[in-house]
Amino acid sequence: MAFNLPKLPYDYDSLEPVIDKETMFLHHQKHHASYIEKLNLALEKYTEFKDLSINELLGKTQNLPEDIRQTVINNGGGHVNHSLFWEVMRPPREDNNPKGEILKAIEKNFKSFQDFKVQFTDKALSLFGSGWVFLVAEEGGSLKIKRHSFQNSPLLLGMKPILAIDLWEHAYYLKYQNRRAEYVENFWKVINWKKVEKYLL
Ligand code: MN3
Repeated sequence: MAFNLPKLPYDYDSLEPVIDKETMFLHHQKHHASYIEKLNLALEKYTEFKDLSINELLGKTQNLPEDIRQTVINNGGGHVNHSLFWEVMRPPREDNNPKGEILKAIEKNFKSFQDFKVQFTDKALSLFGSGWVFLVAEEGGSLKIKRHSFQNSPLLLGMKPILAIDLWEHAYYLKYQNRRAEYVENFWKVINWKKVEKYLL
């Protein structure tokens, strides 16, 4: 089974003005598609892995042949990280705070949503180079903020990512250029907290 590019749950211009249409289009159709293409190519000659899900592949990379292991980590990670990123966004709202179970879980682990926001933002702004910041759920349900370089997925460490922000320049450069802080600040307006909650539960 080859992996396919998932459809976005909204249109390319739906996240405007937070993320512009052209960035969304290129990011999805070119960047994400290219990770999938390279992942499929690497797995082509190893038919024994063809029925594994992306979570299974990334959860057991030590079982992969050495000649494709790093390719699967990079491009499988690229695939799964972007798939989550698209899903946890939706059209912008000014007052976009979490509610219900996800809010309770955030308050339990970070004291308040405001504290969580400060910590998540700090991690995003202090990432050196390209990578991601995730909110992950560990075994037992506690939440942690994780900063990863490149396309390294939390699945590699057995953690379940439930929220992700892409901090590669391709995610924001057309609109924000070097202003990563502004992109991160605006990201809070497009988080789909209902989806984040769904991944948590
Ligand atoms: Mn990206």
